[in-house]
Amino acid sequence: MPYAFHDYHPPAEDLLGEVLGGLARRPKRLSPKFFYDRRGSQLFDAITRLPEYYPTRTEIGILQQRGEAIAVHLGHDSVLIELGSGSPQKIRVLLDSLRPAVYVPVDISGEHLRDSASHIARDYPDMQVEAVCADYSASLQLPDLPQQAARAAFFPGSSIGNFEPQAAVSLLRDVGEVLGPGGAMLIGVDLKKDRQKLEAAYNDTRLLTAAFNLNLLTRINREAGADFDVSRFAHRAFYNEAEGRIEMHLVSSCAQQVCIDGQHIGFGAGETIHTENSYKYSVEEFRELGAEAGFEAEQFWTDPEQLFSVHCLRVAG
Ligand code: AVI
Repeated sequence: MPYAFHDYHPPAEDLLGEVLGGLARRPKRLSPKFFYDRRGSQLFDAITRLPEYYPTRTEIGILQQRGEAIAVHLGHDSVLIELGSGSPQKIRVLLDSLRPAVYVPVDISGEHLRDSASHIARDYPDMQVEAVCADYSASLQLPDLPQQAARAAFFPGSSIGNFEPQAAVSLLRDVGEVLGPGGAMLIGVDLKKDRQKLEAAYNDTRLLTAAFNLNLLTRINREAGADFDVSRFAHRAFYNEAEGRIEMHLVSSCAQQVCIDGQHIGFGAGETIHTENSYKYSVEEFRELGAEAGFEAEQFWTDPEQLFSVHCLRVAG
């Protein structure tokens, strides 16, 4: 069956404005959403296959092992909405166990979305595919979907961890509204664990995470006319236990000035730009976050080492 493509024109990102705004803050900040240009997406893809980066393979393992139980909670013949159509491997495992009637991948990258939707439509000919190009973190607009079928959402990869907890609650609330009362959400959440394991996942020996972080400066040079000397910045990632999050920063190795669109921005030696938070939750903490967003905790699954969790939450009411 051919797939449908709904382009809800995610507003063009104001890269220059956001970069200047973020670098005017103290401490300086840049949004992790700018990591994902073509090179950044390739690097992230490579990160997910690193031995140190356990979340992706662990989540896939849980989906494979628990497919039948997950199908009992999410049901068959549903409308399945996937937020961020990231990993073809994960969604295929889920489609095989759920066999939804309609699959709705939502992604900000039109190119990536067309590619994955066409492959899925070819390989699952009995399923209707309604691809939606939209920024789900800004607004979750969907096309008309069958009203009679149960709705379920899939939000994999612990992407929820890249949102500040209050922003995570408001995003989950939006998802709950789209699902309606009784709708189910399957969501992957990275668990709190010992510092060593967490920090190794963001400081891999092949330096791919460092390249991913530093690529942000290369992108800003290219797209915002900046002159960052990337060799004068270093990747730093550590677990901030008090906040329950991995923090990624870019550290200036010396006192220097960078020019962006005619504006000079000074950096002290050792000064950092905070580029990403990746929150880690215990099962209980995440259930509380879900409850704040109007979801009831129904079930969760984890791996034998308790590295990662996959939750089934249901919209209350
Ligand atoms: C996409 N997100 C869930 C990743 C994470 O683990 O927070 C992004 C990432 N940053 C560094 N490595 C991976």
